[in-house]
Amino acid sequence: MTSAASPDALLAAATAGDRRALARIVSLVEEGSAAGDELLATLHPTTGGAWTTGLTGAPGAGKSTLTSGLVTAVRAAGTEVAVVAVDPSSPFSGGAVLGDRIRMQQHAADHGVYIRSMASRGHLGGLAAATPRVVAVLDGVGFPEILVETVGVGQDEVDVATNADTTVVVVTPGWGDGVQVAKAGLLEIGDVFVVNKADRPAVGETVGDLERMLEMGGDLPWRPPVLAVVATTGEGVEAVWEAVQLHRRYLTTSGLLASRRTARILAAFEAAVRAGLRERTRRVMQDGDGEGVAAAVAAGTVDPWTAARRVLQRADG
Ligand SMILES: Nc1nc2c(ncn2[C@@H]2O[C@H](COP(=O)(O)OP(=O)(O)O)[C@@H](O)[C@H]2O)c(=O)[nH]1
Ligand SMILES: [Mg+2]
Repeated sequence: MTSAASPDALLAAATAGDRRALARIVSLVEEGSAAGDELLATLHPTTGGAWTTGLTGAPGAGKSTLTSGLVTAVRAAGTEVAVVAVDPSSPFSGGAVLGDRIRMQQHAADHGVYIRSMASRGHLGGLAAATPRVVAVLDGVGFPEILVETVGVGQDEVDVATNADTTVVVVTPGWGDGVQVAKAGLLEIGDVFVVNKADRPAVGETVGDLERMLEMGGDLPWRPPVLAVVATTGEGVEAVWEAVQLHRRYLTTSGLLASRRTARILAAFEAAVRAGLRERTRRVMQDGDGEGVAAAVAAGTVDPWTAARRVLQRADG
């Protein structure tokens, strides 16, 4: 039924809880198709009700395991939850050790949980552009809680910050970890810090490192808590969810939520503009005569700036 359904019928079905209809909408939106854009425009007025929690950290830190534990915590209250996993090595995308897969299968059988893993390729404009679109869909169809798992390397940690109301930074014990966190720019974006794998040595040192570094940030109205967690056993996971709720209350009562969301919506807008420009340029370079112009630059018959202007003029049309 869903494959040939009209956009309105799809939206009505997805909002009523039809997961196949929802998956179809997410795919259309993820691809950056015109139909997806229309669905996003229709959904826009109903967005804003979800609380988005981003989890970021290095591959292997335990983000997926922690996410799974948070899903359990959310479900204990009967609340529906959607998970967006943008980590290509994520258990959600099938690259899991058996234990993780079994945990996720339990959630997969739960209709109150919707899990979407996003491949690192195949998005118009890349993951940075696709993630906020998918989050907007899940928000628009009525999920009150959305968890977004992102690998905290390169540009992605910035993305998770602009995509989330609350950002949870996940690290593991070990020397230098605190320094790595600072270097990666994660100190600034974390609202809650998790030192996962607390069943291993040197947990206290990493917790202490992070707390000292956060204290150097001065007397801020929100002091991010640093929590020791064993995601595999669930130890400390509820405290993480409680910290997210505290942060939520802080943002809501301080009035900072509105400005944070405005920054997020503007970041999505700018990412979409950049993605559109990149895509147009790519088209000219591949399908237009971009390669011919590049050959002329290489041959020295035209200067690179004139050549660039030519390509951009074509991308405009
Ligand atoms: N010892 C220990 N291992 C953990 C813990 N949390 C996760 N792991 C393991 O670390 C590996 C990576 O976990 P995963 O959740 O996939 O990490 P991600 O790449 O950050 O999503 C898996 O083998 C997990 O079982 C923990 O608290 N303690
Ligand atoms: Mg993962």
